[in-house]
Amino acid sequence: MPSFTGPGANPYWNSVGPYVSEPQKAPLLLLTDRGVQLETPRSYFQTAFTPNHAFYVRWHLDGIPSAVDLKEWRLHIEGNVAKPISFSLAELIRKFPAESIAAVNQCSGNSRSRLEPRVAGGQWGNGAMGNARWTGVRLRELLRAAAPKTGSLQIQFQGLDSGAGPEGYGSHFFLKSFDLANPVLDECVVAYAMNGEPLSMLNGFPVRLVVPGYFATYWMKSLTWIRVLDKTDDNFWMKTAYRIPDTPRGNTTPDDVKAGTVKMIPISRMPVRSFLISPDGDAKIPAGMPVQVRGIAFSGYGGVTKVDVSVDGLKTWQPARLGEDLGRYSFRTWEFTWKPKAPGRYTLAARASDSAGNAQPDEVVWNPGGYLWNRIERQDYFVGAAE
Ligand SMILES: Nc1nc2c(c(=O)[nH]1)N[C@H]1C(S)=C(S)[C@@H](COP(=O)(O)O)O[C@H]1N2
Ligand SMILES: [Mo]
Repeated sequence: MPSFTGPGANPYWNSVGPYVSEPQKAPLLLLTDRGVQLETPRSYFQTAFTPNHAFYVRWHLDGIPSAVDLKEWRLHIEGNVAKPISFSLAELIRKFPAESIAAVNQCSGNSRSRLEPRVAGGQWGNGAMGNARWTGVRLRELLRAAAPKTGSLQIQFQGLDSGAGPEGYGSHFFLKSFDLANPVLDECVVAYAMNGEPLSMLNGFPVRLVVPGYFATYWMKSLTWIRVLDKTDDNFWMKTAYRIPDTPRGNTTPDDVKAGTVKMIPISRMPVRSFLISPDGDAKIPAGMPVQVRGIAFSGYGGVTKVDVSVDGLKTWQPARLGEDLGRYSFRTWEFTWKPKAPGRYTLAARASDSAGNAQPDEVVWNPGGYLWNRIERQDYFVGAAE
């Protein structure tokens, strides 16, 4: 159980599950064990970069790699290309310039447990996200080396994992694809380092795809096959899973879904979010004491331009101080000095805006996948008399 996190503590910041230690990992919150899903506890978000050993974990299939022999392993670029080619890890490091980018990896279903009515899928709290500095090779360079032929439409990614997907869908490999014309491909990096260290097995050793600004479903782990396609990928993980309503905020209702009137499109960029990380509300705050309220914010649509904090239950807002700008796809830390004058119960909230002009709304969102939650978060505190 996570510790008590404030008056009412409803909902919990994190999911409610036992702590488990998997290889190369600190104790994390267990959602499911096959495929393994581990959530990062709130306290690890006090820094802009999430420590590798605390970075959340999500796999779909139960056959996940537990070791990779680098003498054998190669990254293959194949399919509708003039020059099928493959690289060892050493070649990826040696033959291409190293590219680094700070980028948030967030599961599409982060905060899914907030949805009402409840939807199927891992009941994540807020900890299915993390920020790292990723270092590797630009995807475009690898593609160029293989020389895609004319008539190429999409690019497909496959990792080393396999296993029975949902029955009847032939989905025994986790496969994700992009249109070759998607400009996000220019920003993609095939990363062999995460915060300056090799990736853990659970986070995709030896290399993973980094898709800055996009939800993590596209960030293929233990990436081993890059395939150029001359037709549209209609495998389960593209055609059926990870789809959102083509509506403002991806919002819809169970009735509209039942009626079959909702047009669904593939999920893509992450809406702007912010989180109040500390203090977590466990303790009573003495009245009159200045308290540093700290948090993080990010957006997949451009950098965070502003975080406002409310100390009166969302009635009035004051600007927070933003921390260092580590790049438009990174967590941006923020700070706010709060000096509660009188004892009582307070609701604080943070609201971020991004450079594309989006601000977090206070409305809930609902869709059948349980995606795109970005409502303004609240944190309650008790302030006690200090004399
Ligand atoms: N090979 C592979 N890559 C994958 C997945 C997977 O099941 N297999 N899941 C994706 C999804 S949905 C998420 S949320 C992220 C999780 O990344 P992490 O485990 O490094 O936090 O990996 C993505 N990449
Ligand atoms: Mo995910």
